[in-house]
Amino acid sequence: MRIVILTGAGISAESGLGTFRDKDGLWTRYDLNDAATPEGFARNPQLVTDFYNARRANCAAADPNAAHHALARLEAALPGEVMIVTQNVDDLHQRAGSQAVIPMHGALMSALCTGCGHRWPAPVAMALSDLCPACGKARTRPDVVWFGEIPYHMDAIVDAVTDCEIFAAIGTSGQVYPAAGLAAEARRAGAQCVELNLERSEISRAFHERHFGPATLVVPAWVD
Ligand code: BV8
Repeated sequence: MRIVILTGAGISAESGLGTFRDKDGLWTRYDLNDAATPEGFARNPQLVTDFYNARRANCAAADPNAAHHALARLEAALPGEVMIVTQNVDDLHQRAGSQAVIPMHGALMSALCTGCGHRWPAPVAMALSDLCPACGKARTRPDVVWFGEIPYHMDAIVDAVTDCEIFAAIGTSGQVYPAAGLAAEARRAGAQCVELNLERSEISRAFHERHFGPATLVVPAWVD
């Protein structure tokens, strides 16, 4: 894979979806231990269901922005050579037309049965009483990776990151692992590393190049 691009909440900020750690970000309004851990879900499944239903409604009402569209143009111009690894659980990359997208933290628009492991398209408003279409049991949860859970597709991600010519990170604070460690892995493997972010992040020192500004400005400028 020639170009691997890690995206975080900052790429979707200008689409109106909240980030996590900026001023009035999601983790300033919700305790992540209550809203984004298996223990939190076990303690209060309704609070977690409501939290994700609110985000899913926001996501359904949002549109991809110029940064998402620029990445889709890049992939169309370089077929088979561009992969997006997104920390985001929104579907804005896919709706902008990007095909090679690995949602390492899962997807808001997907539901998961904790009984049989079946996945299906989530209704915008999920209910704990929703029955799994495969096993018929009411054991539904959001199909997202919570803190303490293992991100999806890690082998494929590490293979791509350690074999790319260019590694870019867009709109991430670099505070959540293992995603935040991918830049250093790419650099160690010899990739040219580029950071596109509103401001310095926890991982800025891992990059050879840094472009600061809103994603809808710096990403099209970098792509085009
Ligand atoms: C794991 C999905 C083991 C759900 C998310 C104790 C117990 C267990 C684990 C740990 C522990 N201590 C530490 C850990 C590891 C933990 C972790 O890293 N914790 C942190 C808090 C220290 N990680 C885990 O638990 C992970 N699993 O470790 O399993 C393992 C791993 C591998 C192999 C074997 C075993 C699982 C982590 C996944 C958690 N789920 N999300 C949901 O979305 O609700 S994480 C959550 O934060 C988001 O998904 C996001 O991915 C992540 C990072 O946030 P960012 O995307 O960076 O967003 P943030 O708001 O932080 O920053 C926004 C950035 O954008 C800023 O820099 C800002 O300047 C910029 N920006 C803003 N506006 C713009 C902009 N940029 C451009 N333009 C703009 N307009």
